This record gives sequence, structure tokens and C-alpha cells, in this order.
Amino acid sequence: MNDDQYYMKLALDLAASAKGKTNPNPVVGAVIVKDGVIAGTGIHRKAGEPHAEVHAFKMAGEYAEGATLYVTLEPCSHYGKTPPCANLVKESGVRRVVVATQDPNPEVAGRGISILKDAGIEVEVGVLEKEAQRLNERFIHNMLTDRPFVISKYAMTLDGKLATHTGHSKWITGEEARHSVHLLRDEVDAILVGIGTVLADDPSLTTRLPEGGGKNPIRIILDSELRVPLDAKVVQVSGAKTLVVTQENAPADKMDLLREKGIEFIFVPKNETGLNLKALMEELYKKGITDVLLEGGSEVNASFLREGLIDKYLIYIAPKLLGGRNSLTPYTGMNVDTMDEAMDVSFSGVETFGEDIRITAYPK
Ligand code: AOF
Ligand code: ZN
Repeated sequence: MNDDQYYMKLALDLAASAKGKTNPNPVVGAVIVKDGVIAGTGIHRKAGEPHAEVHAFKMAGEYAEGATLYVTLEPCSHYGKTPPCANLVKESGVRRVVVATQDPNPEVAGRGISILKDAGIEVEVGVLEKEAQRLNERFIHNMLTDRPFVISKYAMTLDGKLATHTGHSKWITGEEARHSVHLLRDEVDAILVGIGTVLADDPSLTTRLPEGGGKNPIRIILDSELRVPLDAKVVQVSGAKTLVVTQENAPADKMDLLREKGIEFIFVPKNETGLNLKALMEELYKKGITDVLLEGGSEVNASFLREGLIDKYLIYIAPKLLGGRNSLTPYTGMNVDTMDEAMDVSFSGVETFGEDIRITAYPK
């Protein structure tokens, strides 16, 4: 690892510490180095608050003169909730700027880099670029598609089952794996499940961390026939907002009773395969939802897969075998006839949680 990579890695680690806390903004870290000494560090902590560079320059003070700035995302060039960082960098006196990756925000998209170059600052782009893009995969996806980033998460046995043939599924994975799921819930804006999962498991879909704290994502229930029971935990357990996705002609009296409980509705038209999920995703993004943890069941998972709406897979695998001719698998509703029609993914990593493993994968 050379010096540039070393300091960029530090900036990326700083940025990563704010993952899930900056939505809809990206995570960004900045490090200012003068004569081989770190003079300033900064993290963008929350949308609406100062950008990473602002904190780093505040710390560096006069040491910024002639220094190198390492920043994980191109300094911004626009007036958003905060003024352009490129101007601040230009006036700081830094001699060199190392950027991991360009900002995909159409309001920036290279303009920040141009401002710096035009000011005679030496700019290098692309140091640890892949890592920086992975770290902001959610933000980049939002900017390019105007849709939330969808993560398909499920826990299965080593023989690919989500439950026994009787439907029993508590628990497939152990405590450590389940804890990691609560950390995920704390990071995302929303969790989405189908009504089948609500009826079968009655989950509360809240974030429960033993160390306390944590934020509850919005609970989204796909329920085209409005079958959600009034005594379901997603209705009764407070502390998290619930959005029910149904059709405009759903029974008004039941909607009124649910509204009294604080439930909100999104109306989405049906198409041949069920609710129009692309339309739903666009609607959710307009409401400010930037990422969705898709937590099943296997029919809803299959609908998202068929529509090409899954952006990442987090697959927990427990060292257990269940068998069962008709036991559910993660995407039961999808029927592929021949191998050449299979959905291809690429594995990107494997982690261990107690006795379980988690595979991270992306669509190919
Ligand atoms: C940076 N450094 O630390 C961040 C940047 O509304 P604002 O003013 O906060 O602007 C948000 C946009 O600024 C965001 O969409 C992205 O393009 C950029 N974020 N840029 O130079 C930072 N967080
Ligand atoms: Zn900025």
C-alpha cells in the first residue's frame, strides 16, 4: 500500500463509521496531510450538517497551506443544504487533492474536480475507487436510477430451506447472525415484507440491539387485498412507522381502522404479476426512502427478482439440514426451466457469525 492508498483507506474508514446515518446523502471522509503528519480529519455525519471537508479544514487550520487533501468523494460544486466544498478547498491553500471517486450527483458530476484543476491544484482521481464506490453503493444507485437500493436478505439452511415442511422457522440462524440483522435494520430507511410473512410469522420488524439505541426503519407491507389483521404486531407495536401498499379499491372501513392506528397507505396498481413493484419503488424514492431491506417471504422475494429490482444479496446460511419436498426456498415463486435462464450473481464476500456464514452477492 502506498502513501496515497494508506491515507485514502483512513478516509474511507472514517466515512464508513457514518454508514446508514447520512441518508439521503453519501458517507464521506476527508484527511489532510502536511509533511507526513495528519493535520485534519473530517466525517460527514448527517444530511444537512457540514460536509467532511469542512470539519477537516477546521481541524487543520493553517496546516492546510501546501498540504494534501484526501477525500473519498469528489468535493461538491453546488449549493445544497450547505455551500460548495470545491470553493473551500480552492481557498484553503492545499497543493494537492486526491479523490477516490467522482460524485454521481448530476449537480456535481465532475464540476467539483474541474473547479480545483482550474485553480491550479494538482488533482488525482481514482485512488481506492472500487472501495469508495462500494461504500456508497446505495447513494450511487439512488443517483443513477431514482430508486431505492434494494437488499434481499434471508436466512436459510445448508439445504436451502427457509422453514421446515410445517412452516416452523424460529430460528434458523444463531444469535450473532440475528444481531447482525438488527445492525442492518438500524442502517436502512425501510424494511419490506409481503402480507404472507405477516400472517405466518407476525413479526414486529423493529430494530432490537442489546447495546440499546438503534433506529427503526419504516415497515412496508405489500398487501394487495388488505388482509393485514388489526392485531398484527406491525400494527400494534409502536415506535416504527408502517406503510401498507395496497390498491385504491381496498375496503374503506378497514383502512379507516388502520389509519386510527397510525398506518399509512400507498396505492399501487396491479399488473399481471401482482403489485407494480417498479412503480412502488419510484414512489418510495419520492417519499425519501433511499434503501429497502427485503425480508421475504419467498413469493415477494421472487417478484423482486423477476422484476430485476434486487441490487444486493445478503444470504445467511446455517449449518443445518431440513429436507422437505415442499419446504419453502428463498425465491419459491420463481420458476426457471433451464440452467441458461438462471439469474446469475457474483459472490463478493463471506463472513462468519457464530456458527453461521453470510454471503454477500450482487447481480451480474
Ligand atoms: C462533499 N463532501 O462530505 C458530502 C458531499 O445538501 P448538501 O449541501 O449536504 O449536499 C448534498 C450533496 O453533496 C450530496 O448529494 C452529494 O452530491 C454531496 N455530498 N460532498 O463534497 C461531503 N456529503
Ligand atoms: Zn461538499
